[in-house]
Amino acid sequence: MKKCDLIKGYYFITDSNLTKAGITNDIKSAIDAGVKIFQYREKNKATRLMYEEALEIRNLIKQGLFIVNDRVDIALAVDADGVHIGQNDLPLSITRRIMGKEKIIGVTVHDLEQAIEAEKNGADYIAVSPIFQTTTKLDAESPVGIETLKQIKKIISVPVVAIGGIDLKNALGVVNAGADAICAISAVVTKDDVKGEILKFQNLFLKREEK
Ligand code: TZP
Ligand code: MG
Repeated sequence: MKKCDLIKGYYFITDSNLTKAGITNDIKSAIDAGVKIFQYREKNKATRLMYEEALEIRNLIKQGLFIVNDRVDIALAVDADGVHIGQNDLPLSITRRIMGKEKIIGVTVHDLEQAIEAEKNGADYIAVSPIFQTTTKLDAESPVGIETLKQIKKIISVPVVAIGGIDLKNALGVVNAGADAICAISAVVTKDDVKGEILKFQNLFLKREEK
């Protein structure tokens, strides 16, 4: 099994601003819910704190992939499985040179052209963002929508993660558009039962398979 085969179902991302239970408890709930891909994403924290939090999470995840957002240095420091970069982070070619061949690199894209470019340059997976309007990411681009997601899925071979403004009301549409994985942050980490909410998202993939 290739590592990237784990990029399926619900994709968990930490958010210390929105979490009710704390990011470590959220990760534990996601593990209990059977999640296979986890991303540590923190903006505006001191590097030392990020290192310590990422290391703690690294040690909790025994099965599945651990990805660090933006920070190549922290990803390498804690021996994460990979890093996730956006269009304003280090270029993919440079990130690959630093991370090495074996590590996973995910790239956020906002349209088909960026998706093709990212795949051509060796992205292991792409995240299409934001699918819908979101207030969780302050600098989010305008919504991409389901049609663009479908188009991207037709052309791109690496796993496609959908993110941004996804909740239980609109998620089945995203799953049926072909997303390999979906991430919903506020719809999960603000709730009392994080595991229960994740399981509801995971179930949508079973519904697609039944179609
Ligand atoms: N990247 C693109 S949109 C987003 C990130 C991290 C935030 C998604 O959060 P929510 O609450 O699921 O809209
Ligand atoms: Mg980034």
